[in-house]
Amino acid sequence: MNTNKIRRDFPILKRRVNGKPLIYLDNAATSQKPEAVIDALTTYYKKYNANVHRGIHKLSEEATQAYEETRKKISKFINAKSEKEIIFTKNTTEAINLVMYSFGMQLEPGDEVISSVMEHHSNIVPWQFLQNFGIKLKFVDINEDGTLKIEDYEKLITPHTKLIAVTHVSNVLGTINPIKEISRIAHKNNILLLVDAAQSVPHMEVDVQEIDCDFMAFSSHKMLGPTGVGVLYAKRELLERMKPFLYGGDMIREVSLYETKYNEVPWKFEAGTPNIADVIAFGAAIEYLEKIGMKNIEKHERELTKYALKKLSKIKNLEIYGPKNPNQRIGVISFNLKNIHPHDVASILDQEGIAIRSGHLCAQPLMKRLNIQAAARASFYLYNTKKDIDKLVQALLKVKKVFKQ
Ligand code: 7TS
Repeated sequence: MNTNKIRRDFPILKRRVNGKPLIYLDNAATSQKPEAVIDALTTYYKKYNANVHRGIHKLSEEATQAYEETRKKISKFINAKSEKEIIFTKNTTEAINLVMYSFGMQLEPGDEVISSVMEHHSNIVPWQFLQNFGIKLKFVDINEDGTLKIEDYEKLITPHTKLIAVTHVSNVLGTINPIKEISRIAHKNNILLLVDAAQSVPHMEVDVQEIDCDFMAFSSHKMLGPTGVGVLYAKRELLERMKPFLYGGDMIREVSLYETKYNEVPWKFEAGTPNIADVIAFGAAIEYLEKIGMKNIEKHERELTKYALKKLSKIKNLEIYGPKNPNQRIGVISFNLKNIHPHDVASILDQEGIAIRSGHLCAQPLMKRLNIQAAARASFYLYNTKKDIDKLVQALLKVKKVFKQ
């Protein structure tokens, strides 16, 4: 993989921040976009801007074809059985909410949902809403090394358990969960599995048929695509049974004053004019990732993670959260410098042109479980280099100097 060549595809990487070259290490929050994605966006607006699924005219035909082409690309990218199993949403959060409304609200009082303590808020808060309808919520814990306590599942599962919702990769710990094993446990007990793949699909090969998950959610903006587009993958037989999520135009086949026959899947779940431009540009992002190859991206990021873990662990008073074994994690490294608030760390790094995230990282229950208020987090992608990590380490040493450590 030629990182130098890849970097030239990302115009923003030429930017300077506070007089220094930008070092972007906040990829778990959102990734940067290559020229090809930005071009796809502007080309749509300049050349064939029209609404989809309605016009007979040429522009509408072209827009519809490009929009539906992305659905096919995504379907192939995650190896779904059919593109009918791909629903466009606004983001991962909305995809999970869709499942909560269209599947979760069909559950009976007394039914149970199992999430975990390492989830992003978007895989906890929607399930909490179901508690208003008598649905019970349970959580799998983590081990001291930041891996999921798999044996908890068998302990928590009862005949009333209907759904396991779990992240494939933690956005704080970087932990890669043994998702096929969780799938096996779920299905052995007749339980459906929802996988939050917001941090996995952008960074590794993910095959929904191999995992055999029932639902999977991820976001375009974390994988080189535009903001405003997410994906819900779901097995077709489930989508056929589920109620619509939003109601109105586009999701219908036939409407009379008091009754409606809904459109077929997946359009039954896409009410109103969709995010046409961004979906089309998301297709360009998938093409870009495929051209580089997900195996190559994964390998590159693993190298970076190994290197970063080695370098960071040499810094005194720096605590890293999550598995120490680089094979158990992706390129998301959360840490704290003893007695220094992570916002102070991030702000001094910003002066050096280095962008990292700090705070509760949208995982307050996990922060509580780790006994911390907040953390700093560096996260990598295909355009990052070992030099970026060297700069990060130098800047962290500077933080320590500022705080006289
Ligand atoms: N699930 C996981 C595991 C995530 O990391 C995120 C976003 C989401 C769900 C929600 O995705 P969205 O596109 O709907 O917002 N994670 C982060 C983060 O770690 N920092 O900013 C956003």
